[in-house]
Amino acid sequence: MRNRADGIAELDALGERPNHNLLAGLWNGDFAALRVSNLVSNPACQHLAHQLLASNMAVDHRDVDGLRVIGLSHFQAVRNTELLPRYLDEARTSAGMLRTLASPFASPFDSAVALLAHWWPAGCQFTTLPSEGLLSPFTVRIYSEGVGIEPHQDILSAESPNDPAANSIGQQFGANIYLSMGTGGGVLELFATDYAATTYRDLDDGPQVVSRDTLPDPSVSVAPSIGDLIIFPSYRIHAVTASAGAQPRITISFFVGVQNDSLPLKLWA
Ligand SMILES: O=C(O)CCC(=O)C(=O)O
Repeated sequence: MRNRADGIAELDALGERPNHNLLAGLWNGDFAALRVSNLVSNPACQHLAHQLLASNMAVDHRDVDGLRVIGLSHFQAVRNTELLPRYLDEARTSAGMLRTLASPFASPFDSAVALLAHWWPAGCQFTTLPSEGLLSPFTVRIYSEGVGIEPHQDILSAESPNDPAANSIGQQFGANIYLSMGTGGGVLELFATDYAATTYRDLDDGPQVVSRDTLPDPSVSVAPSIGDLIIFPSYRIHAVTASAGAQPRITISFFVGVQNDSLPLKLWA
């Protein structure tokens, strides 16, 4: 692993098994983001990006103008509980759907799960919340020209504050696989945030977007490359700059939760 001066730890999926302490290092701020390059080959990304666009399955994200998604996220489902049945249905079907579209290549999401299972001694598993059921494993996001995401945090216990399993996730990481990038922009920005000081404890308390006017400049900016898996603490305020060019930015996005070292990583979106 190479720990760059700009706060990004670099790993190669084609290299050795990652050390399990890396997630602790990421949480503790030894580095701000972890990039696993070469998780997915360029031909596999191109093929899947094309299949996803051709599938016509994308729908508008309700909170982010211009963002299209395939597979709802937990955040969207709890913001609008009418969407919950559809979200829970997709939880059962989306991994198979992606495998079908990725064929004859492997599903990039399956590759990420295999990497995490190899990395974390207790392996990883999909998340079930006692109060809601099995959560969806990932969401695909399609950013067309000019679309980005405003600064925010993602915290499962704030989305489902009364659920014991949601509350047992002490560390939450955002994980994104990049299938396609525009000709510019689409940079992941991370702002300096004290996790303990976050006021985001319950989604019902109000909007979660943080105005850039109240933030310092981002402390770390990560320009993803196609085929990367990039992981960062999602408690940290983060944003995506507007994508440029006709080619859409396409990601497979999910969360990785840690309860403790002896329990499997939890995955959901
Ligand atoms: O697409 C990215 O680079 C990160 C997006 C993300 O995880 C988020 O906005 O929550």
